[in-house]
Amino acid sequence: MGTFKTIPIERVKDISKTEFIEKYHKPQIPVLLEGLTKNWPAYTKWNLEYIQQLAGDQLVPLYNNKPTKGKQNSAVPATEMRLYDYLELLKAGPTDLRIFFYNILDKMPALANDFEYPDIGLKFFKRLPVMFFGGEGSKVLAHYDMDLADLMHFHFHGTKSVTLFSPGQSRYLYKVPFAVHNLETIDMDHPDFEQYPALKNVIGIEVLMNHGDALYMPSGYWHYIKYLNGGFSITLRALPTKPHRLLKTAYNLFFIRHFENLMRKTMGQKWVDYKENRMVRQTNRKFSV
Ligand SMILES: O=C(O)CCC(=O)C(=O)O
Repeated sequence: MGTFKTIPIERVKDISKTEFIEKYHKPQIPVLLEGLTKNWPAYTKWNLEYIQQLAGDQLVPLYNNKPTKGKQNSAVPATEMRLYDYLELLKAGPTDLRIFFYNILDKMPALANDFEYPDIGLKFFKRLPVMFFGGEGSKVLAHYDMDLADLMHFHFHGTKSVTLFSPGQSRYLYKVPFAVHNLETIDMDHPDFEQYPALKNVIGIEVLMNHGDALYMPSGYWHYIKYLNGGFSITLRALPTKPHRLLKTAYNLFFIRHFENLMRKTMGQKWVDYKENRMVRQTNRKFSV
């Protein structure tokens, strides 16, 4: 067992658009922006009680930390519950139940009046602002977003820890073939360097997010998230425009996703075991010393 080498995220206050583009967006460097949401109505309005009042009656899909097995698709929720009851659960203490990628415009359009798309040089895709909720102790599997968007991620109500890994580190992270996450058996809090020696090369960027903080995650950046207490986040995305990245996005969305679903449907756990074991063998051969 060990721990990853990490460096702290750069944090800035009141950054100009030019500075953000030159220092962070162009070189694709993550940064935590403090104060970006201070003037949003959301900054003072958004908490769990407000969400309960607004949408408590909705039946919401909940995901947990258990690995997906066999023919299962990772998009299948573990259970469903009224949003009001789920948020009561979050207030009461630890739970691994999370809400993932909840479309704000479809499900809670009133919230769109409480935030703005920051004028920071990113061309946001305004049709897909999404929301995430998590209880104390819940974890989001290390992954990057399939559409390779530049992400601006905002956190509210509680505190959460995010560890970022640059796209170049995919080869050390035991990325699962035909997927955008790494091996679910790896304990990202206590990585086993004996079993997975390539992990020794990993360098993470450590981020602690508090109410109102904004985190810029450049395209293809891996994120591993732990909710330290109950809270929620939104992500705004700027889709890729450069041709090589657009091609990759299309490949991920239209080929990889469907191919993986087909293989799981037809071969089930055999497919999963085959591709994972092969990847682990190859990675260990390359990186064990
Ligand atoms: O914070 C979360 O629960 C997940 C966020 C995430 O994965 C994303 O914004 O892509």
